[in-house]
Amino acid sequence: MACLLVLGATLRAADPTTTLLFDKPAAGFHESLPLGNGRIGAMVFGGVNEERIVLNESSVWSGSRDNQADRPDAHKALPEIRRLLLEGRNAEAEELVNKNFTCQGAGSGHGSGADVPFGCYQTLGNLWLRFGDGQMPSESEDYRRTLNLRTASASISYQREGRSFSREHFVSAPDEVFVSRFTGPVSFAATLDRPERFETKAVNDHELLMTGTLDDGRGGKGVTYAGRLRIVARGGSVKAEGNKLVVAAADEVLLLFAAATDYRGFAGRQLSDSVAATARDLDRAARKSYAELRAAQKADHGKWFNRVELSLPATANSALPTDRRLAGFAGGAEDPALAALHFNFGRYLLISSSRPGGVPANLQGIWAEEIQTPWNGDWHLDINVQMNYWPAEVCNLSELHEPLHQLIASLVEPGRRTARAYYNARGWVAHVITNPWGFTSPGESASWGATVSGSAWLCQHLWEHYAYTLDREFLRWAYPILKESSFFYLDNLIEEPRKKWLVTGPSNSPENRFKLPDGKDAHVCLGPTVDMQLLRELFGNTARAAELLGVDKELQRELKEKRARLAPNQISPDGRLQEWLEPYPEPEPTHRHTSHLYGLHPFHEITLRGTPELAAACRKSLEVRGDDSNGWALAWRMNFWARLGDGDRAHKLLKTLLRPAGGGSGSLPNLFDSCPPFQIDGNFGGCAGIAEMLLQSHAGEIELLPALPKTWPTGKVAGLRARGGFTVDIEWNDGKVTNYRIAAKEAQAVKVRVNGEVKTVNSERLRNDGEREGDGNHDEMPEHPKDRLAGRHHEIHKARDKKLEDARDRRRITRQRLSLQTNHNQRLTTPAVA
Ligand code: FUC
Repeated sequence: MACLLVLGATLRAADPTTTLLFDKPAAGFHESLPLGNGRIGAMVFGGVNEERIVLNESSVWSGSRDNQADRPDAHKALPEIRRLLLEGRNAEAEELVNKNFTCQGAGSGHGSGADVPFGCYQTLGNLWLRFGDGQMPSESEDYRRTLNLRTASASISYQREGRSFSREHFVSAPDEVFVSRFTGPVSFAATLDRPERFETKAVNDHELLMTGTLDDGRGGKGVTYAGRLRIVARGGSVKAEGNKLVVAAADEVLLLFAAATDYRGFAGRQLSDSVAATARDLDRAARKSYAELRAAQKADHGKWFNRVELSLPATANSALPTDRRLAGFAGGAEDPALAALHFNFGRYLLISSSRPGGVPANLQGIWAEEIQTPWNGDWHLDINVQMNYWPAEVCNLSELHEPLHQLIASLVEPGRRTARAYYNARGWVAHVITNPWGFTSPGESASWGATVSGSAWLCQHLWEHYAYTLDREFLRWAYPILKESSFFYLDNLIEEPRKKWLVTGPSNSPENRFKLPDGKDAHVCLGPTVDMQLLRELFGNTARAAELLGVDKELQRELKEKRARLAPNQISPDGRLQEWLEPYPEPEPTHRHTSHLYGLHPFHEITLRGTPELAAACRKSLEVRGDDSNGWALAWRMNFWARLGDGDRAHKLLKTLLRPAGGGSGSLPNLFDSCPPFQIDGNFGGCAGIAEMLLQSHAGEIELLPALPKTWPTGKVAGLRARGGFTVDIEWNDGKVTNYRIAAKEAQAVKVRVNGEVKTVNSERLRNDGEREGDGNHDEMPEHPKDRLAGRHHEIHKARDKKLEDARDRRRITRQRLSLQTNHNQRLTTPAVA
């Protein structure tokens, strides 16, 4: 990289796009460094006298299955609620919803559900290492703490009294353990604890075991967990003293930590004995040397991380420690490489918090220091969990989408019961919040809990996985879930009297409120715009899936017919995209949720070129909503502006997302997003937003650099995925694409928009291992795409323009696949280039 690396006074160089860098230990959780293998998480503080490592395991959830959360007779209240809504008496309808149509019992405990059946995600505990008698060294003693995103390790090094000390920490997916290595003369006392419900004892002279049982929410026993620490020392001694292990004067120490629970729900390891599992994990891992453990972990992480490479230029600001780097950027210093770091951090976090077979990333991914996590660290279905998975497909981490797909599948059975109890309807429904216990009931307050479209929104993630991968087996698996979700909404649409449109109700425009003509505020409504967009998408995708699978002709017809009658997108008298069926005044015009623009992003029925008036209305809505909000809301706005082709505005939002959060929204020193509080959705949403600025594939073509900001005139990206099974590399200079490469499993025609010109080109072939099969010497392809972009053999080959006269079949397929969507409200959605 040309203008790379002006070094900080005391810190060695680090790749500024893949390294978080600090010159002091973490003063708190928000400065500590996240590690994870999808299941076990660790936050490394790096103290010199005392190291704290917050430990997590993705299934440490209190609570339990709650079969009482549905009100069995709720459906009896439905006709009256709907009658009042149809008469415009929303406030009265809302009263009835609050009385008869919320969940039964404590629900989420108003976001504090640790001790009610809903439960909450909790910290597993802390590992404390209290070192000898050393003092905190000054900066001149070369303290350095880094998180290397490429190799997924946290390293700490410093000098003291002329000696070098170092630590390296990582969490291994192949070996299911957290690993640390300490060099230098090492003396410390190790303990394991947690704020409540734990017992730690020394099992022998080199092992500690921490166990406990969480509350099931009914005063009984819930999930049981175990955490087991083993210390292996070279030289010196290790021995148990009470409930600690004491290491004295070792030359080197290897520390292994295993964690397990007996959660046996929709995901996870399905263990019955978590204590025994940790012993097995440690025994297995301990057979390997440190070097073997590290090599296996590096290879595993690299397999995911190295699929994508983004290079943006570094500046002097890029070499600063991360906290000062954020401050410098907010203060006006240029630092395109910081955007690349944020992008890479998002990919890193997904790799570290979501693995096939595991529990999906929650509001904090897997990283929590609390017993009562904010909002229970749950899965919110009205933007948050979906945003977590926005980067999955485009960032070539398609397999990591699976935990969310399994969560969705797990909601079908409880969601059927909820559908019957509240709506007397077929199919399944989920509302606003869920947990590992299959919670699908409405929330405990009508103001937010009545949103009926959580399940429709989840279903987008089934379709998008298909749209990107064209995996028919997956579609076959997902189809019954889509179909039953559609059943639910088909059974629940009602006709509003004025225009005879079909609408949902009762529902909300997520968490927002409006003013009724009599001046009262209300939340509960009929047919909020977001519901209508979601149903156009769901019905369209279900019908398309049925068509592709050659099933359910009659259902296809019904879905198309009802879809055409759904309330359309409307432009309000002041030119905005209207959020509700009526142009109600809003008490909070800058509200954080922008759900009515769902049709612009992540759905794509509103596009810049396909529906310019609606796109202009979205722009107006965004202007009124403003450019300041909560973390995740900033990230969503960034994605909207990218879809509107405004790179500079998207970058303005990115800049706000990256501002030092203080107590507000922005980025915490360790780059975690602050809503506030810490919420990981903003990290994932920002990562996806950067991808959206570089590549889009939702509008019947692949568009290269659709929203490139002026501040990134030069750069390269490799390995992004486009809908239709394509892998895309782009190189640009002076804001113009100079090279690109599009590859797919089968060479095929693809429509691409590049530097303002639309053309049809042939894609290259991808080999089975995902590498392109071009005319370079790919067998010698270096390990990661950065080299591929730079190397002589691996120069990006411009995708070959090709006339298609000689390819009749291809042309036919192309026409089918690439038909431009002109009237998005009228036609079924198809995967853009599938
Ligand atoms: C939604 C948002 C809040 C918060 C919560 C977890 O309710 O409106 O801002 O992100 O989810």
